[in-house]
Amino acid sequence: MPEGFRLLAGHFDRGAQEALLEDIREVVRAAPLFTPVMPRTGKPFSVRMTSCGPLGWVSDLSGYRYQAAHPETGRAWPAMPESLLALWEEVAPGAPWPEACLVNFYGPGTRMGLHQDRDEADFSVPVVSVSLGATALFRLGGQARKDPTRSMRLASGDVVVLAGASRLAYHGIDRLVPGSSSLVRDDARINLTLRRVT
Ligand code: MD3
Ligand code: FE
Repeated sequence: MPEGFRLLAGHFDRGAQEALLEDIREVVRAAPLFTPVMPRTGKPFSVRMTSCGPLGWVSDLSGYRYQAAHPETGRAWPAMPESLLALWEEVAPGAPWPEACLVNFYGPGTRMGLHQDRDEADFSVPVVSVSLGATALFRLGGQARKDPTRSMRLASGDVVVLAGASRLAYHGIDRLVPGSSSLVRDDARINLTLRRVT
């Protein structure tokens, strides 16, 4: 396991998951899910996404970046829910406040290839992730693409803290487990990642 990786299994109980999901529905009403595309090729991601907080992450033909406006509405991203700021304070005490919460929406059949998250300025600040809905088979490697990987399940209510060496670990989502949660309809999954960007 990379140093600094923490899986807080079952951190949020069902009631807290329902409350978080309501917060995210409100975010999505203000900042609709969009389909990012790969820079240069324009190949669509299978995940749909949006963001909340002062900055959001976008990927289009010109590249990947954080920006202050939604790529389709042109409006500022909605505020980060208090519930997520409270989580950050609890699991990343002393870290500077997160500036972006990426909301990834996985329908059945959605995957996310192995990648590193390095569009942020300071890798000493942790990333915090929350999983809601269908269980995902998550793949975690090391800091080099060729490093060995392991697979683990991320279930609804689980929180992952990526601090230390794990902050730059390769990771991805292989697939969802159908029928694993009734929280989100149609066996879908939502993942939230809180990040300091600047
Ligand atoms: C390890 N999200 O948003 S969550 C992403 O389930 C992302 O949607 C996945 O990879 C998802 O970039 C995985 C767990 C996670 C999140 C961020 C990480 C693991 C990470 C950043 C660095 C290392
Ligand atoms: Fe990632």
